[in-house]
Amino acid sequence: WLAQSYGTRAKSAKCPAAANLLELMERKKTNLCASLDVTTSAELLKLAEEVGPQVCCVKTHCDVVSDWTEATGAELQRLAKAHDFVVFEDRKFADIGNTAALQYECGLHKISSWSDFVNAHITPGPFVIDALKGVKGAGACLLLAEMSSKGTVATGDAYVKSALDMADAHPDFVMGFIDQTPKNWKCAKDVDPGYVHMTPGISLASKGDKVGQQYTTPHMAIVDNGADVVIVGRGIYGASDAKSASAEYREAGWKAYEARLQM
Ligand code: UP6
Repeated sequence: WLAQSYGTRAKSAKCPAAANLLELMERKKTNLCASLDVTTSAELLKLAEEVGPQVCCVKTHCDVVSDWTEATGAELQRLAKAHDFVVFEDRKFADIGNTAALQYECGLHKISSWSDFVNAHITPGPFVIDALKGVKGAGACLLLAEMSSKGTVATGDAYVKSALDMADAHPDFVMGFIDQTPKNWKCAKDVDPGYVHMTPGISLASKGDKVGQQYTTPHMAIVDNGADVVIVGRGIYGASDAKSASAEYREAGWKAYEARLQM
């Protein structure tokens, strides 16, 4: 997948949400996902409005927002349509299928009603995917194949291979992976180019935080490690000017992608 354009890969994607995101990235010329991890609806929506023109995706953690209502999700979707981005709720489902489906559809957040896609850990096994897929109005799902945090136990060839096998068993619903170094996976050559690789732990300024986050740059992530989408949180919403920070990350991400295509 590393040598192919997003647009070309969109055509081979088996999951409609993957095809849609890859097409969007090609059309809008951005591979930046802003992770807006703020704690009020007003801050979240203000940031989404500010960074909207620069991003292909806005990532949320709805359960850190203290005043989340149905209107928060609806307004996010309105902004997504207005600015041409998709909405990814980073819920990291990790329970048995029945519970994960309830968490996706019900509760205060009704995640399935406003998110375009979500993600899940592979630790429960493949039925968590069946369960999420069975929810009415379900979007799509990314699987966590690797994490950015220091000391993660989600590592090694066998773990990655499990993620890949689970994805390949549900190619219409699994759109890709949250990962760190897909280019260097032992099984990299077997990865379907229709999957999207989204990589968090990205910063131009910092190497990490006090609680185990580890950062790499957009260039390293995309060129050296094989990421498609760079996910940036504090580098954008923690900046004094989120608008210009998002423009800066967008440019760095797109330049790295263009450099990769030349290799
Ligand atoms: N995230 C990671 N690493 C992972 C998976 N997810 O950082 O392996 C998520 C975090 C956060 C964002 O939950 O929302 O990506 C990264 O934020 P940051 O750029 O502020 O560190």
